[in-house]
Amino acid sequence: MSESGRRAFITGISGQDGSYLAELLLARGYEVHGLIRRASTFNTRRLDSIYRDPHENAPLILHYGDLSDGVSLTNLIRDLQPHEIYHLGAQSHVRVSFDIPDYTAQTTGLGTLRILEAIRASGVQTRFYQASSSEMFGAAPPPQNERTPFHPRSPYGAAKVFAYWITVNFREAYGVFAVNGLLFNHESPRRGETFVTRKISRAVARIQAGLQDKLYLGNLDALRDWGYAPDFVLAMWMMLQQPKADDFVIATGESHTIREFLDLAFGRVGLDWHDYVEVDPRYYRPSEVDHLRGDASKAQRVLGWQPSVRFPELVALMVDADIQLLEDELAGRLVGVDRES
Ligand code: NAP
Ligand code: F7E
Repeated sequence: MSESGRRAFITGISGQDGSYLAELLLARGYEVHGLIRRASTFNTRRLDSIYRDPHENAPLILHYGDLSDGVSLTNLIRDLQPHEIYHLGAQSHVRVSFDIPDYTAQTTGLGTLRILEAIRASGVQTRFYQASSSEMFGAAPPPQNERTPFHPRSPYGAAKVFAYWITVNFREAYGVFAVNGLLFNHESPRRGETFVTRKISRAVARIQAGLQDKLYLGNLDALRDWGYAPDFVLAMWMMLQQPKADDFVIATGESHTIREFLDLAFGRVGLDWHDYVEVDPRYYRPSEVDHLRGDASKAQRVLGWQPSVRFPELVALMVDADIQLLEDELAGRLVGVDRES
């Protein structure tokens, strides 16, 4: 049994949020179990700092599985009997969801139903967190809060709307302690390389080092409410510690364009982005979400949550981290962690 006597199960543990959340829970004495996909290469790079050889009786245990495989999810949840389940696994890329809408609905939408059914079928007494998204608001004008009607603009957004409502339904129908965190965009040095913030911070590092001449982007006018991922995973944990299950918007309350991000990111190394950035329509979306800005006053009031990192600091820390990462890569200083098969 873990130090705290608590056991958590995280889907999507190898992703940006999953890795920060695993660190947070381990630091609080939880035994942490995570779902990973079988891949032909190691896909647990973000867990390197907390991974221990399983022979060392480590408090982090990884299990193979997939959100499309309901039977194995049910078996796993029944065997683990977790006190808390954080369901973060998803096909999370909005642009890609237009290319693979069926797969996105299967994983991002029905994946949530499979976990909830696993909880119901196994009879496990647990608390469930659903990674809902500001993409569900889509075309609804800002500021968006818990009462704003959804108008998704992508297969991803539509799949998340299904997942949101099935979570509410299991709370109402079966009394499952199930909550939705409606999180606005949150970023970090661990952000996937094809999301716009990380694509820019990586390009700045490579352009500065003379390894890249151009950065091709899509719509530069969209407005996003960008926060810092470690702040946001703390909010997930806080939601599951409440006496009553409820849904919360998590956001910084500020929005900025991609152009503003470019100004600060290139400005950090003394460059002018206009000299390097070109627009390539291949990155446009068939329908765009123009403006997201969240109102997280309920989370502030009920959870006592507020963001610790603001936009300029976020941009600076991402650029600095990518410059450092590139220097380490070029100097051959990065060493992988050996894994079990
Ligand atoms: P991410 O970095 O893309 O991570 C997604 C995770 O899901 C990865 O661990 C991935 O595994 C896993 N996954 C994908 N398909 C799967 C499948 N079929 N079976 C099992 N696992 C699968 O996403 P994130 O930024 O950490 O976001 C976490 C969650 O919050 C997602 O549900 C996302 O949609 C949602 N969300 C994110 C934001 C944001 O701004 N970051 C905002 C609101 C909501 P691999 O590593 O093997 O690919
Ligand atoms: O795009 C524009 C793009 O892909 C942000 C996911 O975590 O947050 C994320 O979804 C904006 C869009 O994030 C490029 O058109 C311009 O307007 O970084 P993104 P997203 O679509 O907001 C939500 C909350 C989630 O839930 C999702 O899982 O930037 N943009 N040029 C570009 N975007 C990308 N990816 N690449 C470009 O070249």
